[in-house]
Amino acid sequence: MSAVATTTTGGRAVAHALAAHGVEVVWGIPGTHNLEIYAGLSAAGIRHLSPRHEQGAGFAADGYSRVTGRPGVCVTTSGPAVLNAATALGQAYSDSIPVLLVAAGMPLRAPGLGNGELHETKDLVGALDGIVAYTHRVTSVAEIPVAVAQAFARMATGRPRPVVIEIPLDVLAEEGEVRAVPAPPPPVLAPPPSAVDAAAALLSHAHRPALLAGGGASRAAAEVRLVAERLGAPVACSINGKGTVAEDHPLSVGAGYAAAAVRDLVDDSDAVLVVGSELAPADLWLGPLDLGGKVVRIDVDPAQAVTNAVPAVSIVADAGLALGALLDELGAGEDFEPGDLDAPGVARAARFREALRTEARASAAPWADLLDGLAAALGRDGIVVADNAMVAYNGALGALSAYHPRSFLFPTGYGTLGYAVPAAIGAKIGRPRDRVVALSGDGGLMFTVGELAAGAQAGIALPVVVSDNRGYGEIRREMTERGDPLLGVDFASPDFAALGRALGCHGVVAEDRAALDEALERAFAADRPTVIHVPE
Ligand SMILES: Cc1ncc(C[n+]2csc(CCOP(=O)(O)OP(=O)(O)O)c2C)c(N)n1
Ligand SMILES: [Mg+2]
Repeated sequence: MSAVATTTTGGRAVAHALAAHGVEVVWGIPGTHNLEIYAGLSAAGIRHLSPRHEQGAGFAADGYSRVTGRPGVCVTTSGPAVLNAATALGQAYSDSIPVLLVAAGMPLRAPGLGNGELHETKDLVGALDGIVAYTHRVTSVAEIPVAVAQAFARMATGRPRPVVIEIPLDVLAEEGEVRAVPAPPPPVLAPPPSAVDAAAALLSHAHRPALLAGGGASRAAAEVRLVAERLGAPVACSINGKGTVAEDHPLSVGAGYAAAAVRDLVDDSDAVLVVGSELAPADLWLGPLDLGGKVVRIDVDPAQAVTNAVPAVSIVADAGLALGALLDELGAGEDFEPGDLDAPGVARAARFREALRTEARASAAPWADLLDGLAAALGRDGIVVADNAMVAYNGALGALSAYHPRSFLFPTGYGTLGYAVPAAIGAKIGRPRDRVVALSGDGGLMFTVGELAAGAQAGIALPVVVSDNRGYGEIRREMTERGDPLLGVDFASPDFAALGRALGCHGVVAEDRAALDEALERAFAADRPTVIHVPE
């Protein structure tokens, strides 16, 4: 039986439909074209947070999604607002994060395209279609609840990725009849038994197994650990997988596939189980791993399961279900005792872990004090939201331990700058009781520096640690390595602490470890973000 019809405007129908799908918070910027959505938001009980640029909205929704496991939602007006959000959606696509953008669009009916309407773009949905997993332009008020339900269904099915719904501005303004469309039950992709049998056979015959866990494994952390313990397999995590197995677990090797130690582990192994991992060039840096004939892949995305490494066996399924079935098939083993140094795989894991740590400590040496300070302040339960800066991928990734999945957020594949502050705001809104730190370079901070004002307005305790090498350090290094003249990579830093204060935050300079420790503790107790400027 269909639900009762109500008469409402398109904009209010959007707000209502979002609330019906459990949306509690949206990041957005109002404009002439989306006012009717805004009129509906508070009536629908949805909290609205104000980024200072739509790219900040997208990153905040992404950070929120990563730490809560729920879709993050942004609301924008049309044209330039959508293109401003596009980079953040590209980042969410490449890291498989569900983010929904609801945008106003050009009118459905005349005056139509080409007459110079405000924010007119030749083909906005077409442009976004080249960036996200799915776009849809709504054509009637009645369709809105269906379109929103479809968007949520798509984000909950298979590989989670960003989606865009565009609603023409005349459809937002006009009235129509709508009927509620509930969310379908979350679909689960069960593993085919024959694939599980084949995987169990290959893995149980291995003498030296290993497990690689990507971002797609993060929601199956318990199963990943149990399978690793059952197989006696050392575990290395990708950047997005970091923390899926706690980095003080006896079978943990650490994070970052670019480490020579991970390559050595793979070479030393006669079977490798890869769970929810792209094995992407953006993770590997030094070329593909040699996995020929010995890799079992578990992936929810059948296309991904054959990309970057051809599997000997693949299980296309939800990671938790596939690993659960694999455990059943492998049968009960001896209980894993964390203190047992003779447990299978533990000595091997320790060897590769020590190698990775030595490597990581060397590459992180310029930031050793900073990272030690963060480790002490964050404990086991903190969350680091990092930018695409050397302090993150040469520093924190290998040298700052993670103990929980999705406790190290990083703009991996797409590799954009300006992620840290807005994504950290999203993470802190999603997990208000946890300690969240934004970790940025000086260059990346300036890409979305306005979001400090958004953090101040939201009143959140958020240390924003800026590791300042006065320029685009990574690119400076690459130009130097090539023997090129340095061009466009050196610049004077602003007074970051004063800049933070000007934007409504606290701001301090931390010249040494003691000053950093004090600044972090104060920042966690504050009613607003604190910019902590750490000159390198
Ligand atoms: C949107 C975007 N523009 C340009 C780049 C190229 N890029 C990569 S790293 C980098 C330097 C970043 O500087 P900073 O944030 O200070 O970090 P550092 O490299 O100094 O550690 C640049 C410009 C990029 N990754 N993303
Ligand atoms: Mg820099």
